[in-house]
Amino acid sequence: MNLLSNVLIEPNVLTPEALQELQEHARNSSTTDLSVFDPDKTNETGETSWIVDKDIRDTQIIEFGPLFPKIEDLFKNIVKHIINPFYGIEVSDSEVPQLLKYNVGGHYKPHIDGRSIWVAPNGDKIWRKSTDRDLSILILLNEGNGKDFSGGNFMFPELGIEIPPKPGTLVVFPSDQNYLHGVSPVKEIYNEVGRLSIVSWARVKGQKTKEEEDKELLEKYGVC
Ligand SMILES: O=C(O)CCC(=O)C(=O)O
Ligand SMILES: [Fe+2]
Repeated sequence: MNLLSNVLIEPNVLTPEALQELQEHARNSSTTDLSVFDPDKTNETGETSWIVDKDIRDTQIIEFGPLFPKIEDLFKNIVKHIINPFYGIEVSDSEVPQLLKYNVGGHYKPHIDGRSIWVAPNGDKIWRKSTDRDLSILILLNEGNGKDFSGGNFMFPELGIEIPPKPGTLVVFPSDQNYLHGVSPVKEIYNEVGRLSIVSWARVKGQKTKEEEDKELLEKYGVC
């Protein structure tokens, strides 16, 4: 299988006016630090757990506020007209999109969005669903390469791809272990707001849910 052929890159999914509006909104809004998946706690408690760890991820989230209905419409359109036809699938549902901001030093170390390693009682290592995500959806909102900011590239280190952000570019890829990805540190910003992106994750009809996969693991290993 060619892993690269499952990375969808589509430029200009947002109009210049919509980009401007999001930029303005982000500039005038307060932010909250984001957390990362915590495999130790999750294994210990059996509940999906998250922690803030700035060594792994230094990213803030901004509420969409009054822009939310427009973003919901945008995602509906993207799913119907771009994602479903590209993969020949049907997205069943997707998570509430998040507006992300990376200030100077902001970054996200290479990670996998939907799976993590689980060691079964017999020592088998299994890439198990950590959360119910089949596809990762990203929209870049402003420009790297020293224009709005420097650094802050989106990368797939194992696939050897690095994408310097361009405003309005959509990137979609499977949320599994083949698509390790991250954001390199933002070095400097020139736009008073930093690197901005929108992310969401979708489930695909016909793919096993986390609940179904966990049930199979329980049957096979007796614990999960
Ligand atoms: O902001 C980005 O470009 C990527 C963010 C990401 O990988 C994530 O939120 O899982
Ligand atoms: Fe991610």
